[in-house]
Amino acid sequence: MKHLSIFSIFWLFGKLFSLKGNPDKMKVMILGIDGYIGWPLALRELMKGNEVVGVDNFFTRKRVKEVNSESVTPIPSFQQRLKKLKEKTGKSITFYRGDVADPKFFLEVMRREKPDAIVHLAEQRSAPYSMRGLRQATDTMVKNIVSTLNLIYAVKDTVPNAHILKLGTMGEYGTPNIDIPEGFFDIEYNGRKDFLPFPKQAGSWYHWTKVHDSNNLMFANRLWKLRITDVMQGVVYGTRTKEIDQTGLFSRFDIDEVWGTALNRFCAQATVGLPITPYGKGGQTRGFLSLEDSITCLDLALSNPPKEGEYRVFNQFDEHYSVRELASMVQQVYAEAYKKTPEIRSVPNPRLEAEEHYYNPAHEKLAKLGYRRSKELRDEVKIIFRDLRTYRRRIEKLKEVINPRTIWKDSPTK
Ligand code: USQ
Repeated sequence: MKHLSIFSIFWLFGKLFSLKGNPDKMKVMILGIDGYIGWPLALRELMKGNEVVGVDNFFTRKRVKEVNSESVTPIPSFQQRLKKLKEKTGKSITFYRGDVADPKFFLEVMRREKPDAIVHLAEQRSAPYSMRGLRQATDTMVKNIVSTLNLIYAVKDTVPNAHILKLGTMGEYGTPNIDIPEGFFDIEYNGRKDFLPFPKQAGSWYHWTKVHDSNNLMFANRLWKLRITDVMQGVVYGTRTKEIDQTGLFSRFDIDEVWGTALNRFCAQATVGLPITPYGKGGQTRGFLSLEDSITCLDLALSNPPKEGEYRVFNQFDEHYSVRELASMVQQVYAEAYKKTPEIRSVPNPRLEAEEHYYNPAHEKLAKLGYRRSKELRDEVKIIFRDLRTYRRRIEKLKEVINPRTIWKDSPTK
């Protein structure tokens, strides 16, 4: 009996101070740990003292090669990354190589690791890639949706109380002619009222996969009361985070027409004297945030998990800009710093999207949790230029794959 009560005290103590009870010490599993966001997020969580488990199948590396491109920042193999991490910080990551869309593999990893939180970044993330043809559309659709379903079932079976932090996209909402709320809105129709998910109008097969994921996550939440944060993230830019500064362990940085995103591409174009390319009229407006701020937001979501049974949506971006505004900001910053004015040359829009539109999405929930942007966009752009000038030669080698060639309407059946 005495034994039992001592045991009970230990048990209670353990419960109170267990990893779960103390949000500063968690076991975080990062799916897609080798990616642009996965790697710096792993560094942040490790440096905070959390335990990190990573999963990746290196599909992004393979698919970037498929379009004759590579990361502008030289990134070593994942094994090398882990070795360097250990040398520089003394810390390690438990790593599993495999596909989250493979249910057996993934369930086994979850059974072994039983994480407190799982960040799902292991989806095909390029809209242009998904529009290259039926093969890529199918690949994106199947792998993305199945991976999230596998995650849902594995969490339900192994750690039903864990936090699923899922990366969705602001592109799920599209560009409606009304304000965009954070996930849900009050609606009155034919005299009756409800609080419903905001209608989605995605603009590529990739963006639609994220809509389908969100629907599946909402349903999983109703079925099994899972804790879920669905992050509608804007376009991320930048080369640096605090931990990249400390360790010198860069994340990847893509600039080609398939894998590169607007601001990163514009900075690379200016660096090697290519025209900056806003597509079409350039009034396409999106939410943007820096890599540092993206990691801060994800970390804030991890440290402030949803309540039991809660499905919540965060719109994650700092400010919204039109691509025309971004192009001229990049032009100005470059001209001030290097006394040479890059050309801005609008190119025919390869995508099907509104080129002038209303855009006013809410983004208050992360601010309520304490989020503040780390730097002005102009200052971040200066840092990107500094890094890209170091790797100028690598950008020069990619000149052939920078201009847009993936035409949405021509997506072939092959
Ligand atoms: N754009 C240009 N010129 C370029 C490249 C892009 O004008 O050289 C325009 C596009 O037409 C689009 C906007 O910039 O209107 C954003 O395009 P992007 O390639 O930067 O971003 P996108 O394809 O929307 O996808 C990226 C990420 C994706 C993430 C998404 C967030 O690849 O994983 O989900 O940003 S969001 O855009 O908010 O949906």
